[in-house]
Parts: sequence; structure tokens; C-alpha cells
Amino acid sequence: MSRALRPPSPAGEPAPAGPGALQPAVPRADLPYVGIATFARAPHVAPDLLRPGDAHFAVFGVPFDGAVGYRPGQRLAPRAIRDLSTRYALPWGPDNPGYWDIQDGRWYLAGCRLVDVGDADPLYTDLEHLDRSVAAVIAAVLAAGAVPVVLGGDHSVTYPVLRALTPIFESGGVWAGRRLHVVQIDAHLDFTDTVAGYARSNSSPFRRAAELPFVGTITVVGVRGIRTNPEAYAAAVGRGNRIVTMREVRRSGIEAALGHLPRGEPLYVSLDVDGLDPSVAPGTSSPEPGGLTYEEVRAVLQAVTEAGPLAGLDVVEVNPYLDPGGVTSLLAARLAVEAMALAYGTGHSQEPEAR
Ligand SMILES: [Mn+2]
Repeated sequence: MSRALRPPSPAGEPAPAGPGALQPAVPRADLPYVGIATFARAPHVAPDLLRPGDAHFAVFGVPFDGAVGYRPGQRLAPRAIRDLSTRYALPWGPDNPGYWDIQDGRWYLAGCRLVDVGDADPLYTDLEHLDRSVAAVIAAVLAAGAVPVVLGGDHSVTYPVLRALTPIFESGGVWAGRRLHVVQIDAHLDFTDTVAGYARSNSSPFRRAAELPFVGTITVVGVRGIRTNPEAYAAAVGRGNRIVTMREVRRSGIEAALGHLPRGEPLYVSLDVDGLDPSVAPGTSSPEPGGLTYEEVRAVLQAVTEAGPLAGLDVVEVNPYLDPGGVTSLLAARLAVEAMALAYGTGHSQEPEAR
């Protein structure tokens, strides 16, 4: 006799016995290619359902590429990164054993709770709508005491994300009166005031961020693009931004270049994948030769998370259309996981609490 599936029994009733009954579930293996791809298989929680203590970190996507001046496609990055991120799945929750890193000989992320709160809601090129949407997600993440981890999008999304952190630096916020120090990994300065009068291109996010009253030092690592706008350079230097070119990285190394970072102050990392060398991160719109290695970017993440608490992280400018084999999306996923691991492991990270 063939076995037909029956509809589920009404709540409270025991499962029907006998021929045709649903079999007890077998333990799932959930290999990386199976199922619905949330970031690293974190539980998906709608932002308005997040509660204080639910998560140490909350991943969300900002699938927007309306500010790119060259080859678009970054709007598809959150999906591409989530897809590849299942390689780094963990049972996020109190019983999470974390992962054991053979190179460091230690465990990371044990007990860490991560949620995926889905995406902000871009509406074509409507920036007001985008900004409101990003602010709403960030507000929910901060109210739950979680650290936002953003998957761009082109680099312009960093500005609405940073601006949405304003409440925690205002009176009543956990970091009231403190300053947020930004570390940008990037081939380009992204400090152009306007492009033909337009202030929100992906060349301008840090010029806009510098206008936020709580933003302190801005450090950019990996700069090497030729055709840097001299006015942008002068404005960045004039503001006291620390510009670490690739030649300086090669000469002095990452640790020396980041020795100036303040200790114990909140830090934000904005990781533009074009800061990496195109040989390891080809899937991006404006690659530049001579970039950072994976190990150097990890060293930046280590230096930052040792210096102070991580206030937020974004990984931007992945372009899946230009990404053979998904290597850039996979690297973006891995670096986001490792950034969380390093931040969680430093002791700066505490139990989530309402902000
Ligand atoms: Mn950039």
C-alpha cells in the first residue's frame, strides 16, 4: 500500500498512528547547499520581532546600487553573500559550540547568538525611502542590544547606516557623549564632496559621515586608486583623517599603521571589498591592482576589535555579476564571520542589552 501524506493534525491532537502516519523527523544534516539561505544559517527574525537579548549580532542587507558610477550589480550582493555564507553555518544560540580555528588553536563564537533580520527596503532611487528603511532596521537592532552587520549594496549605503547610529551617541544612548571611530578598508578615499553636485554617490559616503557630529577619527586602509580627487584628499587630510596607502602597508605593516587607534572607544568597520587585491576579490565594480591580502584585512579586523568595542560593520561593493565562482561573495561572508568572531572574543563584547 502506498503511503500518502496526510494534512497536519489540528493543534493539540496526537499525531495519527498506523499506516500513512507521518514518520518522526530524522535528525537533519543540513549541508551547506540545502535549504533557505539566511546568513550563516542564522534564524531569520523580522526586525520588529527582535527582543532585547535575542542576539549579539544582527545581519541585514541593503540591496542598493543606485549610487554606483560604473558597473552596477551590488544590489544582488546580499543574496549572493547569504548563499555562500551557509559554508559558515553554526547552531546560533546558547549551545553554539562556535568554530575551532586551526591557525589560532582556539574556539571562536561559542555561545554567540546571531540573527538575520532580512533586508532594508530600497525603492528604486528614492533615497528618503532607503534612509527611512535603513534607520528602522538599525533602530530595531540597537533596541535589542545587537551589533548591526550590514551587507551592501554599493558604498553609499554606509552613510545612512552610520547616520542611523545617531541615537546611541545622543543623551540617553549607551555611548552618549562618546565618539565613533571609523576604519574604512578601501582602494579609494570615498571622500568626494559631490559629483556634479550630487552628494550621495558611492564616492562620498565618508565626506557625508564626517558631517555627523559623533563621528571621530576616520582611518582608511588600502588606498591606491589613481585619479584621486585632490580636493577630497585635502579635505580628508585637513579633517585629520588617517590615510594609509598600500605603499605604507607594504613598508610598515598593518599593526604599525593602526597604532593610532583610540583604545576603548567604539569603532565601526566599513569593508569595501575593492580594498582587497583583485586576485582574491575580483567581483567588484572598481577593482584596483596592488591591494590588500585576506590576511592583511583580517589583521585590520584584529587590530580594530582589540582596540575597542565594535559598534557596527558593513561589507560593501560585492558585485555578483563580476564574481567568477562566487569567490568574492564567499570571502565577504568569511570576513564578516571572522569580524564577529574577533569582536566577540575580545571581551569588549558583552551580553546584549537594550540600547
Ligand atoms: Mn569604497
